[in-house]
Amino acid sequence: MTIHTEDQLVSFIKETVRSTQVTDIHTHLFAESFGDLLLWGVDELLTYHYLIAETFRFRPELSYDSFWSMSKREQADLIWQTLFIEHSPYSEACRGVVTVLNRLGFDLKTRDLNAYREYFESVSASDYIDRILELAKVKTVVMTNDPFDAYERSKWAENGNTDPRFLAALRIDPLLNLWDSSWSKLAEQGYAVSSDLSGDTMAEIRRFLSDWISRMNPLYMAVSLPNDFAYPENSVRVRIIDECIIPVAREAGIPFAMMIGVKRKVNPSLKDAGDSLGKSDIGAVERIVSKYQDVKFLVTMLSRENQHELAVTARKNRNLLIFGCWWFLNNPSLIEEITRMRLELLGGSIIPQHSDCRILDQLLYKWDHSREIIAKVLCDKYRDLLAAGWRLEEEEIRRDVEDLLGGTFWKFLGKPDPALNR
Ligand code: RAT
Ligand code: ZN
Repeated sequence: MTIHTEDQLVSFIKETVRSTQVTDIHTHLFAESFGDLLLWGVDELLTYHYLIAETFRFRPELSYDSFWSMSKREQADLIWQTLFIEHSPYSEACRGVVTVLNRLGFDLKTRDLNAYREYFESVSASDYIDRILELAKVKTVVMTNDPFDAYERSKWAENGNTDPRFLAALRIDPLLNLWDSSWSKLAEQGYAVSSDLSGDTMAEIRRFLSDWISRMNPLYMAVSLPNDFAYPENSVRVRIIDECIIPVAREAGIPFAMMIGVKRKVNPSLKDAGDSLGKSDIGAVERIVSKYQDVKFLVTMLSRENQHELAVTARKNRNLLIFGCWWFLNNPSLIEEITRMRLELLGGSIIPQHSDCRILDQLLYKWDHSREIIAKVLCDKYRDLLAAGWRLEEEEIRRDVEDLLGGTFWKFLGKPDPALNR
C-alpha cells in the first residue's frame, strides 16, 4: 500500500520496527542445554557488571573485597538500594532494569525487590526463554562460545546446542590476545603446539579451529581486540591471524568478526566491570579487509571517535559489514548519532545493533530501547524521501526494516535465515 501522509508514515514505521523479529548477532546468552551458563532473573539483572561499576561510584566506603565476598543476592540488594532507591535510575543500564521489570508486568510502585524475586522462583528456564524471546520479538540469538573455557567445553561434549533459536559464534580471544597462557590449553586438548609457534604449531591451530567449527557450526569466528591493535605487525597475534584465522575463515566460508578498541582491566578490582576503551587505528581495519577481499569481516569499534571512519571504510570494502553500537556506545544519544550517520553513508547495508546481553531478561530492554531509536531515525529518513516526492510503499519499508534487523546479516553470510523455515 502506498503511504501518502507523514502521520501514516510515522505510525507505519514505528509499528513495523516494533514488531519485526530480530536476529541478535552478538550476545553472551546460551541455550537451555548449557545449564547455568545461561543467566536470567532479577538478581542477575541487578549484578550486571555495568551496574556494579555504577554502584562503586556512589559508595566510596565500600571495599572491593567486601563487595566480592557478598552473595549474589546481597550484591543485588546493595545495588538496588544504591542505584534505585537512594538515586533515580536514569543511567541507561539502570533504566534497562526498570524497562525489564515493567515489561514483565511487575508493580513498580512498590519497589519491592523481594516480591519481584518470587516470580523467578516459580518459573522454569525453558518457559522463561520462550516468554522473553516472544516478548522481545527476537527470533534468533547468536551466542559467544569459548572453546578455551573448560566448563563450556563440557557442555558441548554433553549435549551441545539443541535449540535452533540459539546459534553459535566461535570466540577466540585467548588465541589472539593471550597466546603465552593459552598455548598450553591447546596442548591439553591434544594439539601439538609450542609457545614459540615453531614446528607444526600453525597447522595445529588451524586443526583446532576446524575441529571447533565442526562441533559448534558457528556463524562466524570472533575476537575482541585492544585499542592499539595494529595490522600488519610483527607479532604472534598477526601471525596467527594471517596463517590460521584467515585461511580457516576462507575455507569454512564464515566471517572473521573483529571487535576493536577494548582496554582490558584498567581497574582489575572491578573484575568484568574494570575494562575500558580507547581510540583505534582505522588503518589496521583498512589494511586487513583490503588485503583479504575474498574473506568476510564483521567489524564493530568501541570508541565514538572511530565510528565515522569505520563507516567510510565500509563504503570502500564490500567484504566489510559493520555492526552494532557496542558496550559503552549502547546509550540512546550515541545509538542515535551513530545509526543516523551509518544510514546516511551506507543505506541499509549495515547491522545497526546487537544486544550484547549477558542476562536473558535484558533482551527486553536492549531491543526496546534500540528499536525506539532506529524507528526515530528511519522516520526522518523516509520523511525526507516523502518530501522529495518519492513514492513510499509499505511493503518496501517492511523489507528494509527486516533487512536492518537481520536480513542484511544473513545475506552477508550467504545463508538463508533459518528462522524462516521454523
Ligand atoms: O558488553 C559487555 O558485556 C562486555 O563485557 C564484553 O562482553 C564485550 O561485549 C565483549 O564481547 O567482549
Ligand atoms: Zn560482547
